[in-house]
Amino acid sequence: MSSPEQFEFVVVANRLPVDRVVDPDGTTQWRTSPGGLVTAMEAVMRVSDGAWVGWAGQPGDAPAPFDEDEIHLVPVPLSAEEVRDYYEGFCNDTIWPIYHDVIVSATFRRTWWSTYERVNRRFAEATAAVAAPGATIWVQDYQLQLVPAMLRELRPDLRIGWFNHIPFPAVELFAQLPWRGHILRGLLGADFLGFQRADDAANFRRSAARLAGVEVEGEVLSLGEPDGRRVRAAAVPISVDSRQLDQMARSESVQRRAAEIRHSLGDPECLILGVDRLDYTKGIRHRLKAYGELLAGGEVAPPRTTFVQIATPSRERVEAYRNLREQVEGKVGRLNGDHSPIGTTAIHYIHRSHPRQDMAALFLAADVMLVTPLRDGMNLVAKEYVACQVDEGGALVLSEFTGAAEELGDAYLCNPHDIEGLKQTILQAITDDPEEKRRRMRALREAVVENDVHTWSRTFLQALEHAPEPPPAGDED
Ligand code: ADQ
Repeated sequence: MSSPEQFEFVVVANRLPVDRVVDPDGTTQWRTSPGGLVTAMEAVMRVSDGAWVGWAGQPGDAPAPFDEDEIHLVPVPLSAEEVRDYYEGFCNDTIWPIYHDVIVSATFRRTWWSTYERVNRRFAEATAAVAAPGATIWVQDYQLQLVPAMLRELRPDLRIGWFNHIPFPAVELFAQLPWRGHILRGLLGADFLGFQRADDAANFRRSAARLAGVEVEGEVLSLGEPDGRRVRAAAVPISVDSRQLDQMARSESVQRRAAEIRHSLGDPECLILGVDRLDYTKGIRHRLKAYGELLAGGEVAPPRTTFVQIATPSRERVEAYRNLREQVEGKVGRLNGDHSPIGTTAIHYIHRSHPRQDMAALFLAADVMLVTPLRDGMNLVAKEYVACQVDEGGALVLSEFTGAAEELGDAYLCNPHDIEGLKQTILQAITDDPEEKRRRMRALREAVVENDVHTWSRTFLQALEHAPEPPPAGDED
């Protein structure tokens, strides 16, 4: 058997950037999924001969490596039990709640941990097999925190970076994890660790200092002997493809679709929108509580003011997500029962996915966007909404507890735990002077254009190239 092809640049992520599509005649095909990460990587992959290692999304045997849209894809197999214990269990029921401030309590199971370790090793081995000598490796997210050290052990010649898409918790919370030392050592196998916010990077450094005995000076962590390496941990906030979204929102088809959406909702004076994965971190229940009180108090009323909540199905095999769905759907049903006169709907609730064009049309159509997570690494929806406001209209209500709030300080910022404050902020976003709204939107658009997804990937790769030193001045965007 010939040895596999080798690549100068390898992305390692839990999922491959493709979806399997079955055509009507029964043949299966792969289609690149249009997520932000794929967009960010496309440019890098094209110039640097890249591969992507990840799970293809179906339990069982993995397909052989294949090329799709100029990306070499290396599928990693996961059995049904591994999907349950590694992905649904350890990733989404242990790490996810701990890293999001224990909004729901975390479950600790030793069998989940050993599966997480085994699966991480499989990813590390698959990556080691396709990396060219001295290649650059970019590991993504909380599912693969052990890969950096495992990979370094197999291939000390590689340059290894890791980016955390979600928050990194305070040391007091991280310390609850029975496997905290293993996770820290796994991450410290990287040369550069990227986080959404400076506070996340600081939380990581504090945990490493306190729980792994690492010495910290500024952004650099010095590991003790025997290897004496130094690792840099810093913020590189992710963003969206602002230019592409702007162009999409200016296109005739999206403009027409936005007008159709408003018309089909009865041409409301104010269209309010929420778009989230149905996840307890997103603050959907708090948002509904605040909106319900505004309806009950008569401060908003359909059909003049209409609220559309899109809640994308998510992790439905994890109990906390099933409970959340029941609570949200019960609340929407009650509010509509109480506050929708015949022929109107107070809250339009939609539980499914939409093509990107439709999302852009919804963003364009909305007068007020509610982004109210209790905790969120970044929140791309907030940035997508801003990028789509091509006429500088609209108003963004944004939780302080999102990474996005760091850059989008001109939004209508809110604390979603403070229901009274949230109500007042929503009302302010509805009724503020149009000039003030425009001033805020202009400033938000500048921020989203300045730091787009391409800046993000470039900044990360420069930081990785120069780590543990920061890139020389002028090299950084
Ligand atoms: P998520 O928690 O999934 O991402 P977010 O950043 O908002 O959250 O990204 C969701 C994406 O899905 C957006 O691009 C959005 O447009 C899209 N989407 C949502 N509902 C949809 C629907 N019904 N149909 C089609 N598309 C839909 C994690 C972290 C975030 C971090 C990102 C990126 O939790 O904090 O911002 O990764 O790092």
